[in-house]
Amino acid sequence: MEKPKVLVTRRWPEAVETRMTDMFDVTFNETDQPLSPSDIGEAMAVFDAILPTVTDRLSKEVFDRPNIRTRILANYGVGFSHIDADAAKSHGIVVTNTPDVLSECTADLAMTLLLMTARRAGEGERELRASAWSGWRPTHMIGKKVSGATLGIVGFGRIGQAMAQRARFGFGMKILVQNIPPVPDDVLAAYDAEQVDTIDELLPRCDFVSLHCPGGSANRHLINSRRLNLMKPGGYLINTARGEVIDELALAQALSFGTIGGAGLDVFEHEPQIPDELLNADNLVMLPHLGSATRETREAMGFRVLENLLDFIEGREPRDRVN
Ligand code: 8YV
Repeated sequence: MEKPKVLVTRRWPEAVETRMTDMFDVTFNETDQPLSPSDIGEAMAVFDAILPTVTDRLSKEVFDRPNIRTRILANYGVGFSHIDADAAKSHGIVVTNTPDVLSECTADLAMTLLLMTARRAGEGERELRASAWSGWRPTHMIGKKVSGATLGIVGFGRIGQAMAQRARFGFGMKILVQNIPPVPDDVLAAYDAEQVDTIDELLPRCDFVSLHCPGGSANRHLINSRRLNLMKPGGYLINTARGEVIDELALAQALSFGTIGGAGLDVFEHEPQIPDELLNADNLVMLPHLGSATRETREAMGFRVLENLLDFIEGREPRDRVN
C-alpha cells in the first residue's frame, strides 16, 4: 500500500523525523523560513496530512479552494489559534494538538520569567556585561520577594495548574485563579487555590499575574490599559500563553509610567517582531518563545503528533482531536 503523503512545515527534532520518515512519505520544508499561507493552501491539494506549527497561518481563506486532499492538520504544539479549526472542520479536515507533554516545561519557563522579573535578573546581567557594576551596596537592584507573595493565574488548564504547583509548593505562594468555565472545588483544593469570577477581581489582589489562557480573537487584548491599571501598583505580569492576549503598546506604557513593576514575556503578538517600545523597557524580561524548548519536550511533542496521525490514518479517533 502507498504510504500517506505528509508535509512537515518546519524541521523537527531528528529522532522524530527519523521515526516519521519510516512511517510516511514525508516532505520537509527544508528552508529556515515558514511557508506562506498560499504555499500551504496549494500543498493541501497534494498531501494527505500537514503538520503545522505556530508559525503557520491557516485562516478561513486558506481552506477556500477546490480539490483539497488533506484530511488532517496534526499541529505541533498545544495552542492552535493559528488554525481556523472550525473552517477546517467545515471542509472535513480534522485538527489535533499536543497537550500534556509540554505543560511542565512551559510552567518552568513561566516560573523562570517570574523569578527573573521579580529579582531583576535581566537588568543585573546587563549591568555586568556592560562592566557597569560598581560593587555591592545595601540598596542596589532591590527586587520583590517571591516566596509567600500572591500569584494570580488566568486560565487554569494543564499549564496553569503546573504553574500553581510550582508556585504553591515550591515558593509558598498564595494562588488566586480565574478560568472559564469555573474550576471544580477538588481541583482548586489540590493547590489551596481561591477562585474569583472575573479577571477584574483577580488583578488588584495579586503581586504576580501569569497568563495561561488560549490566544485567538476571543482573548485578543484581554490585558489592555484598563486592566493594567487594575493591577497592584508594582505588580508583575507574566505571559507564556499567546502574544495577542496582551495589548503590547498599553503594556509598554504601563511599564514606562510605573503603573506596574515589571513584566516577563515569552510570546508576542506579531512574532518575531517586537515593538521598539518593549525593546526599550528596562523592567521587562523577554524570551524568544521558548516555553516548550527542551529536547525532551520537543521530542515528546513530535511523537504525540505521530500518535495522532497514526490513529487517524488507521481509522481510530485521534486522542487529541480539537474540532
Ligand atoms: C510550541 C507553544 O513551541 O505548544 C504551544 O502552543 O506555544 C509552543 O510551546 C509551538 O506552538 C510550536 O508550534
